[in-house]
Amino acid sequence: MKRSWWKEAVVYQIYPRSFRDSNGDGIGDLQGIIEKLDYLSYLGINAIWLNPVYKSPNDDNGYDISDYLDIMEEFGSMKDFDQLLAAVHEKGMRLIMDLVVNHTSDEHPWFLQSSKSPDNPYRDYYFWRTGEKSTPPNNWQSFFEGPAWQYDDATSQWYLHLFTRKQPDLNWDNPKVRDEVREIIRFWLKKGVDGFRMDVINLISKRPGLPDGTDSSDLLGHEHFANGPRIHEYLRFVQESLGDGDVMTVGETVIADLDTVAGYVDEKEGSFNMAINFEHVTLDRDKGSFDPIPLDLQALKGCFSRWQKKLDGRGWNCLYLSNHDQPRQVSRFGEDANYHRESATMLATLLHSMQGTPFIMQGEEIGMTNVDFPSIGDYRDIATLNYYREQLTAGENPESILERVRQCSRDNARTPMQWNDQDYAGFSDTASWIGINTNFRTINVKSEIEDPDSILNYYRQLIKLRREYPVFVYGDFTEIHPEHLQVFSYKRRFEGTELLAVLNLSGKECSFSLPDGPSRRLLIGNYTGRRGITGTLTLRPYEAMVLIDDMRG
Ligand code: TEU
Ligand code: CA
Repeated sequence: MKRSWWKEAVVYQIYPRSFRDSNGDGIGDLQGIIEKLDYLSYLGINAIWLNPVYKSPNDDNGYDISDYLDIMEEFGSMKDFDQLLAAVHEKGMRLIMDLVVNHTSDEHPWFLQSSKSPDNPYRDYYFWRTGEKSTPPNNWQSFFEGPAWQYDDATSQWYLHLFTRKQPDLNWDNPKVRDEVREIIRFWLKKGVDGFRMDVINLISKRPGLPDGTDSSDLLGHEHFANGPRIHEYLRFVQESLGDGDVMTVGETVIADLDTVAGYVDEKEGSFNMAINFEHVTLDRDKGSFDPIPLDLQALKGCFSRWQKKLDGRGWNCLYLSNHDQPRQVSRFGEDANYHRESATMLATLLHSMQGTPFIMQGEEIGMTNVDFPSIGDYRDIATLNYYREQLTAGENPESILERVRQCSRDNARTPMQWNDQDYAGFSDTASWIGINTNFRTINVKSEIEDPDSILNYYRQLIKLRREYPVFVYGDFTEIHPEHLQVFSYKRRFEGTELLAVLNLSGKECSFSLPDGPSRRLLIGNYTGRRGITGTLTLRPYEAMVLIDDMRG
């Protein structure tokens, strides 16, 4: 395996709208991020992934871009951006931008031109099709709101949108569109950004003719719009546009199985460094992202270990348990009420001890939880609001819809960062664009800095260990006791050093027999008072430990 800075990095995801508001309008901004860079140095992370900061009417919080070469007004100006980038570099950190080029906003000048008339030179930048106003051109479903087509009365045609109707899909089959994307990439690289997280990048090639979908195992039409016929050609184009600089690329790959993703991230034949995959975050969902079902720990273990083994020596994993599209991990995979600290630190240990690059969603490092909003009026996410309306129309009971929303909404991860126990949680000095989680008086950065046993200090310790012991980064992966019902355990080996991770994924005490091997000592663990570490152990709820052979370190 080749060595790379991005393999050794720990990435911190910033959702700018909710990180820190510097000018008192209730919306996070770029100057707010600059204010908090010292905190990120203290945490120890090496790279920041910024969710979109470009000009946008914010139908989908910046994932609907109306100008790729300018900054969203609420977030600041290009001058603020340049200052942020310089400050990040000065601290020895890197900055990764979100590249959203499967679709634009319907307010982007290209689309405004395109929708003027069927013979406008920009018409072919998007997918326009004729058809009766009563029947969309095909049966494709969008991710966020029913049919993937919107009828345009002015020109009597339909246009394609795989997300909301304010996010029309770009037509990558048009070489002019590809050239535009290359210009965008060059613009930001010239500024000195260090990489891109590429939004739904495996959706950019659609099957010519846009045929009806027949496979209902996922969104109708997916076999024609996900991993489409020219995807590798287009990804190679993106790769070439990136040039030879040592930039990091993370592709978000929706509706893609392990084999498909392995092809994308293959070090020799692939097109980007790592993939944001969805398998582990769909195990506790039935049909859609709002249909929770109980999580089967065996299935979760199996999933992690298949991804680890498949990519070992071939590609690289993007390790994440939450992001701005997912509920909070401690509420989802842990127990935020009974075992807040224990489960949050266990999940942190998991994240940092598998092979791959860990991605921390802002607030995860202090154990931020799902939010308990009283009513649907408190939610802001378009996907959540659309889901609620759809279910209501279908005759569902409002209270039971709201219950699923509380558990599954993307807004769980989007509430403001909890900096301290003062009013507005130190995020702002006024009411914020979305409500603050009421638990900010106890869960906040300031109190966790002061508490040596906090979740935050545990994250700092993990990040430090990862820097000190290359085996965390480059070690291979061998699972131990795959049949165990609660414990996920694995060995990592690199240049004669061996790590052993033992993670009780459950809130129940259980016993676990350590494999034979060298005598080991505890490198990090989330319970105190553990001494003898041989033979059969009794693991407490969510107990986690990483052991290292005694001869080393
Ligand atoms: O997400 C793609 C995507 O498919 C997710 O929206 C996912 O289906 C859903 O969130 C599950 O709950 C990316 C971005 O991360 C997301 O924020 C955008 O809304 C979306 O693309 C459109 O750009
Ligand atoms: Ca602001």
